[in-house]
Amino acid sequence: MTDLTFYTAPTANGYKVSIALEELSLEYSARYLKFEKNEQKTEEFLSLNPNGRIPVIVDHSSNDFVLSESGAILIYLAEKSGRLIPRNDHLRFEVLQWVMFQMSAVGPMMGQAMFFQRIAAPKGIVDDYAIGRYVKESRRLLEIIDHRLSDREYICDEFSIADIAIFPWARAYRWGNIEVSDLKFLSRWFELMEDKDSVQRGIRVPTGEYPVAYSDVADLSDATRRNSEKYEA
Ligand SMILES: N[C@@H](CCC(=O)N[C@@H](CS)C(=O)NCC(=O)O)C(=O)O
Repeated sequence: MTDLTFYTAPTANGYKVSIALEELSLEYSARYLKFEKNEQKTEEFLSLNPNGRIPVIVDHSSNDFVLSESGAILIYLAEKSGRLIPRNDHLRFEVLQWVMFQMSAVGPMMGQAMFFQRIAAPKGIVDDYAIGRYVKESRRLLEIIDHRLSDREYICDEFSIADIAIFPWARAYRWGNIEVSDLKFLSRWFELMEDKDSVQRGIRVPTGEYPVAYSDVADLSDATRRNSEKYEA
């Protein structure tokens, strides 16, 4: 048995954890939960996370400790390894501030922008007001990140769980139809992040494939239809 079991699916919240696991070289087994089969809502999985959502980790090296919520998992893994989070209090809370910003703003807003366009709309539920609102708010948040990156390489002083939290969502800008071509600092950071082996490996967990949400394939209609079929609207 490996040290950690990691319950996941090919989505941004899952990639946050797989990138961290890869970067920290932790030994883990990934368990792919198929949303189309509602495997995240089985009694067995709900006993691990009553919210019925990935990601979840079970740390076998620490009394089978079970943890959900990707932000908490990132903090736990960073603390456990003594990496990706600074020891100095101010720098540490700055990292946590940006992790919270991702958890409370970037994830939920981009998630809704994607939901209305890539899940609801293909099922015939087209809500232009909601789409406009969430795309605009997502763009505003990405502008904040772009500005933050205007005088630094990474979100905080050094590569940290703040970068790992934000990257998988922000990088899916095309899936949310959010225009970023003029956000040059954000684009530079995308390249910096994608150059890392840990990121390249992490974004291929659990399918082994590069995420369609990050692809520049001109026609995403097939991928959109397949994605929509996995979820209820
Ligand atoms: N706040 C949670 C959100 C988790 C979440 O929304 N996970 C999605 C995938 S990105 C999920 O499991 N969706 C399945 C469902 O809603 O049934 C976290 O950050 O871990």
